[in-house]
Order: sequence, then structure tokens, then C-alpha cells
Amino acid sequence: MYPFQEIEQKWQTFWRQQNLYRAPDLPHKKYYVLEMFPYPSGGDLHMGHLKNYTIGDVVARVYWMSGYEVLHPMGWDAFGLPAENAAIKHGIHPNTWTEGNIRAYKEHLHLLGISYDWNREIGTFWPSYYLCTQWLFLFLYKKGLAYRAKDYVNFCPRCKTVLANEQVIQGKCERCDTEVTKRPLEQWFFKITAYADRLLEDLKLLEGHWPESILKQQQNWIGRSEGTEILFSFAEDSSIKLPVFTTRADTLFGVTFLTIAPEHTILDKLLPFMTQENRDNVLRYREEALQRSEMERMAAERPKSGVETGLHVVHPYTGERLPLWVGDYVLVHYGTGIVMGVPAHDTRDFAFAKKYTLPIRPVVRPVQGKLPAPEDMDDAFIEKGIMENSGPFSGMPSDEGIRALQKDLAEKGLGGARVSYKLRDWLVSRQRYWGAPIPMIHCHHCGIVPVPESDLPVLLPEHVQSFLPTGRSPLEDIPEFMNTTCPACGGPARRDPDTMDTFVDSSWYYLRYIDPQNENAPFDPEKVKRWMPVDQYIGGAEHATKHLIYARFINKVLYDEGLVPHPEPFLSLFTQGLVHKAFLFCPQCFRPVGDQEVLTKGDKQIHESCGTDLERHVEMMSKSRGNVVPVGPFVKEYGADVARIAILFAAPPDKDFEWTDAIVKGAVHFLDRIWKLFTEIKPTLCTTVETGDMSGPEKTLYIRVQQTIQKVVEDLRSFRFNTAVAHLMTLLNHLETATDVRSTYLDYAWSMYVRLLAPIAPHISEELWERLGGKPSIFRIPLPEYDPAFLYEDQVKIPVQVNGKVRGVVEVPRGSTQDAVTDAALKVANVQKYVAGKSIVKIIYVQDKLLNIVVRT
Ligand code: ANZ
Ligand code: ZN
Repeated sequence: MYPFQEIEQKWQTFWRQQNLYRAPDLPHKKYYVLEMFPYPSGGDLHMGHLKNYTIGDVVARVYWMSGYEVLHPMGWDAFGLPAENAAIKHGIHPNTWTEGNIRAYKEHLHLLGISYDWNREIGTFWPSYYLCTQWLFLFLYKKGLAYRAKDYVNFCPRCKTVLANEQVIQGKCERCDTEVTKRPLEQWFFKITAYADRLLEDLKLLEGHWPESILKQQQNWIGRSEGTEILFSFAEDSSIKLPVFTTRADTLFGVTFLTIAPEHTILDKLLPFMTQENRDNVLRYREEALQRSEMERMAAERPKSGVETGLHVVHPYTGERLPLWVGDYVLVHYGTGIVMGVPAHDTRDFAFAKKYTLPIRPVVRPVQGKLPAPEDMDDAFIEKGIMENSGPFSGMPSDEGIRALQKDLAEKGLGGARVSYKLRDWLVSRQRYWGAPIPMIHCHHCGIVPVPESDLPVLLPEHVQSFLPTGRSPLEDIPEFMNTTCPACGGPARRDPDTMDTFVDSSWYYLRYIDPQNENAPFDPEKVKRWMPVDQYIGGAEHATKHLIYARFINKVLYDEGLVPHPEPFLSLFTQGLVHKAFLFCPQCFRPVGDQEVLTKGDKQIHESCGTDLERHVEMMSKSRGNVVPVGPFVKEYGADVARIAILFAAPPDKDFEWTDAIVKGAVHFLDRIWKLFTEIKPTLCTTVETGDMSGPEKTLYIRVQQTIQKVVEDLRSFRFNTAVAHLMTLLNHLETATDVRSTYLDYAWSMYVRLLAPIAPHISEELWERLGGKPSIFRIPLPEYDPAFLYEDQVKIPVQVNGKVRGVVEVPRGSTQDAVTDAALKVANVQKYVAGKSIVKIIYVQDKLLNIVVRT
């Protein structure tokens, strides 16, 4: 049995003492590998988490063993609601709770022997860190990229806080699942929309290096749409203009009404023109709409609702008066928040027109066909085609008509071509305690004044009366915090009581790792230029749109200032699959059931308390399902290397897999076999063997080793860790049966084997390396290179003739095809010489014996 306890401990201590994974400040040949930093929440660190760290660790070790200086850091994304909720629940300060969790996490990560440079640890809740987050806020403010605005914002009635769009999942609060509503509030925003085009454009730089699905999600999130803006004037007061955004300007002559979003500010200007009754209806409708989530408002299956304003707009070409409606299917933030209703050509408008008996006016016909008659239509004709009844534009194909209209509208000052994005500005203020205070001061005289950089950090006060969310920040109740003096006029002023969204903390953390102890600035740009961009980022696909867009945005802002060297922060992204585990579920009680509640009857498992047959479910490991395999106890029982091999061998790392006992047994068995064979043979270090006159089993072994080197190294460099393990298992089988082999060949084979195994199972490999007689650490020894002359089992030498004269010899695997041999032959310089400039008329091939190329000038 492999004595993992002492060995793992021995090497973990050694690595720590040697500071083995310390990254230099100014590297020459750098590789930056980063796993998304964890939230130190109370739960156990389990195999699902470990998968992420193991993948990163393999990559880091592979690059250490390829001659790179590797930066592989770890830290804590620790501000935010979970700490605060735990504080409320357990009556413990978020800081205490967080510190405790970090200690537990760190202890486990140490037990796992992951190759982190702990000198670079960071915590987003450390004053030294959030000082820099505040600096970043001020920086954006100075660039005009942070602004304050009153807006309808997403509000969770349960958490009593404002949420970013990204925290609203299908209309519900991502934390507590409550329906999100809208509220008007003064808030801080980051102007990410100013970067919409570049965030989209630069996705090209990531193609092939990021998962396609993530690129697609970002593209949709940014949601670029090319269309036309068209101004309609308000009939009762032509100084008021109502702009619409449409992708189908070719349908302009088919407009029969306009619809405006209920919370649109233009609507406030129109209210005085309405009758009392209409005004009351509109205001009531607005109230109702604000209670609904955007998702619900947009849902295709939902009947479109609206109210009449009794007001009209004027068609820019025909001068016709068109009724103005208010409808909640129009989103206030998209386009202009006003849409032109074209029932004949838009499904949604068609349903709306049918419901409220509005006219339907077809103006686009199919290329081969007639304009439909409105009374015959049972749905809109949404295809593009040829414009009809469209004044001077009649007869034009849709796309041509759109271009002509855009030009004409622009000339008349009535609109023109316009690009619209779905992306919104990033709302960053939160009315909660556990976050970085917003470094702004409100002064009666001077308005909003930034805190001078020299006064940073604005410290988060330790004690607040209550963490309970109320819709206003708990900091507002602390006079010692709130009351301050204005940096501009010296008069009494008040601090901004809000804290920053935690996604601000994580939008720049990859830069702080590069210079974590810098007391004068967030980082030294010189060091950042040497280390950035991150070469390999590893994390969960659930971060496709939030964190990964924010980080790209912040990196671009810093790039424009010359503070980072590359427009993208993460060159390559790998998203790991989930670890699932089976658990028993009671369909009667509708909850997962723990082992101690289960009664076994024959082959059936029954819920003891209710007598129901239990179902076997396989789902992602999570505390709530009770199906986690915690790292701590597992590593004590089996060791870190077993955990790693189990994770790596079970499936390709980007795929989900089910954690089972069989996987663990397989991993244990594999390491035991290695240990047993190695300690029997007691090989010693040997890096080359004489290959000249090899034959028989020695040659076979040598070739197997070359093949394994080639495959394993390639697999290790391309995230095929499961097949890398499989190849090592195959070679082990061979080693177990290789008997008629001189010891130098075994020494050689083991010397290669241990180096290939090292990134996968670092502890046992370091031990075997020492036992071979190598000088630790093995992670300063390069991965082996294969000998290309011995990649194939059985090679034959084939003479190559050109027009019957021997001009060279190729060595190829026995049984090679004519094409393969010809390819190899044409690479031989002397053969090339006789073929060059001539045309090949014929090739004669006698398998494994001879190749004759017949050429003619
Ligand atoms: C008139 C029209 C006629 C439209 C027609 C479509 C077909 P994408 O591709 O997503 O950009 N629209 C514009 N702003 C909107 C808003 N704030 N809320 C809801 N819908 C809005 O879609 C643009 C189209 O979505 C626009 O083109 C507009 O409807 C609608 F035969 O205008 B269209
Ligand atoms: Zn002032």
C-alpha cells in the first residue's frame, strides 16, 4: 500500500519551505494561469470545487516543467450578500465569518498541495484591496465613465436591495428567487455601453481560445442591432418629438399606431395633454407594469396589453395622425423606448391590433407574389420583400428601401441609420453593508465631490446597528461614518452611504495578484506589462456574461490609459464541467434523504418516516442536496493524489461526470500499482539509453515510452487529462509485464514515467523522483521529449529511386501506404533535388521494399 500520508505531508512541507511556486515580479518567459477565485462561503470545500483547482494546478505544473515562470495565485472574493446573510442568521460579524471560512478553505487547499504562490494571496474585503477598488471607482469617475442617475432599477423586495441586470435570473433575484420589481432611485452607474462596440468587436481576438458558447452568450448580451431611428412629432405640440427604433424601416408606410414604454420620461411631458380619464388609466397601468419583471413583459406567449393615451403623432411622410398607445411589451431601455406598430408585418403588433381593433396595412409583398389583403391575413407577413404603397419608395426591395429611407430621413433631420445595443450601463451601487464604500461625498454647496486619493481607503465602519436589508444602506445610520467635510469647500458634507457591487471587486483582481503588496498604487504598470494578459483562465461557464464582461470592460478602460498591455484580460478560457453525485430523493416528502433516514428492504430503499420508495437522482454536488464529497475527510482517507486522479481520469475536464466509488477505487489501485512495482524494481535515474542495437522487448519498451511521452505531453497541453492518465495506465501495464529487459531500460522507462506523472499526481511523483536519485524538485525538471525515430513499433527502411536510380532512403512504419511513403520521400533533400522542376508521371511502390518516382522534364 502506498503510504500517502507521510509522503504527501513531506512534500507539501518541502515545497512550502523551498517557496517552490513563488513567481518572480519581472518574469522573462511568463505563463499566467488563473482559476476564478472562490467566495469563502460556509460550506465544505468539495470535489466540485476541487475540479477547478486541479485543472489549474495541472496547467501550472505543466508550464513550470516547460521552462516557464508561472504565476498561479489564489485569493478570496469575500464581499457580498452571503457573508451578510450569514451574519444576520448567526449573529456573527461578516468579517469574523469570512475570516473563519478562509482559514478552513486554506487548510484544505494546503492539504491538496495545489501549487499556489501564497505570497500573493488577496482578499477583496481587506482595506488594502478595497482601497484600490475605490481608486478604480475614482478613475472611472475622472474618465466620465462613472455617473449618477435617477433611474428605474431592479429591486428585490425580499433582499431589499437594488440588483444589476446580471443578478436578475428569469425575472427573479438570483439569491432568493423573489420576483424582481422596479423602483426609481439615484444610483451610480459605470458606462459600459461606451465600450459596447469594442466588447463585441474584440470577441474576434478570443475566437478559438474561448468556448464558442460563451462567445455567443456575450454577443447576445451585447446585442448589437442595426436599424433606423425615425422621429414622429407629437400632433398636439410639434416641438415634442417621439423617436422610434426599428430594424424594418421598409414597413414605415404600414405604421398604424405608436407604442411607448410605460415608464418612459417623455410620457411625463405628455400627461398634461390627456383627459383626466386617460391620464388615470395610463398612471395606473404604469404602476402595474413596474411590478412586472422584464422577462415577463417580453414573454412571447403573454397577451400584449396596452392603454390608449387619446393622443396622436404625425407620420413623417404621409402626415397622417396615428394613435399613441402605452404598452409594457416595449422596454424603456432598448432602442428609444418607443416602437412603431406595423400589424401587417410584425407578429406582436398583429396581435395587438387584433386585440384593440387597430387598422392593418400591408406595405411589403413577397418577391414573387401579391400584397396580401388585410382581411385575409391570419398572421403578419414578416419576411422582407418588395415595398408597396410606400410613396417614392414603392417598388424597392426591402433592404434597398431601408437604405434609401435612412438617407432621406437623415437629410430631412428626421432620423437615420442607427445602431442599438441591448447592453445597459452597469449599476454598481448597493444599499448593503458588506462591500467597498463608494468614495464620494455629497456637499450642499459643491454637489458631488470625489474623495481625494490621499484620503483612501474610505474604511468600512466595523459596527452597524443592523445588517438587515431595509432598502437603504446600513451605513446611513452611522453618523461617524456619514458626517465628513467637503474636500472642495471644507464645509460639512455627507458620504455616499452605498457600497459597490462585488462584481467591481472581481473586475480587476487578476491585476492585484501581480503586485499584491503595493501600498502606493493598485499595481505597478511595469510588472503588469510583464505578466498580463492572463494566459489561461479557468472557471465556471455560469460566469459567461457577468464577471467575464465586466472584467473585459475594466481591462479595456485601463488599456486605453496605457496601464495594461493588451485589450483583453484573458487570452484563453477553459470552462470546467460539473461533478455530479447520486443521492436518494423522496418523491412524497419532496426532498433529498440522508443515509440515516433510509430503510433497505430487499433491493428497495424506503424512506423510514413515510414508507415511500426512494428515487435515485444524480445532480451537481451541493450542500442543499446533501450529496457533497467534502475534500477534508476524503484527503485524510485517500490522499490528495487519489482525489486528483479520480477527478482527472473520470471524464474530459470540460464535461460533467458522476462521482462514484468505482472512480475512487480505480485511482487508489493505480497509485498502489505504481508504488508496488517501483519499490520492487528500485530503478535509478537514467535519462538516455543506447538505441543503436536495440532489439526485442527492450526495443519494444523503448518505443512504448516514446509513444507515451508524445501522447501524454500533447494531452497535458490540450486539456485531455483523462486520456493522459489512460496512456500512463497503459504504459504501467507494459512495465508490469516487461521481464526480459536489462535494468538500464527499466531505469530509463521509470525516469520518464515519473516526470510524465508529475503534473497529474505531484506528491507521489516527487517522492519517486527522489528515490530514483533525482534532485527535488521534479517541477524544475522539464517534461521529457520523445525520440521521433522510435515512435513506431516496427520501422522499415525503403530505398527511394528517381527514374530508377536510388536517391535516398526513408524510414517508415511497416505496412505504410504509397501516399505516406511518397510524402516522406519527397521530404528527403536529395530526392527533392531530382524531382524539382519536373512533373511526376508515375509512382511505383512495392510495399515495405521500394519506391520509384518516375519524372519527366
Ligand atoms: C417596427 C417593425 C416592423 C419592427 C416590423 C419589426 C418588424 P432587434 O432585432 O431586437 O433590435 N423594438 C424596438 N425597440 C423596442 C423596445 N424598446 N421594446 C420592444 N421592442 C422594441 O429588434 C428591433 C425591433 O424590435 C424594432 O423593429 C421594433 O419593432 C422592436 F415589421 O419596428 B420593429
Ligand atoms: Zn463643498
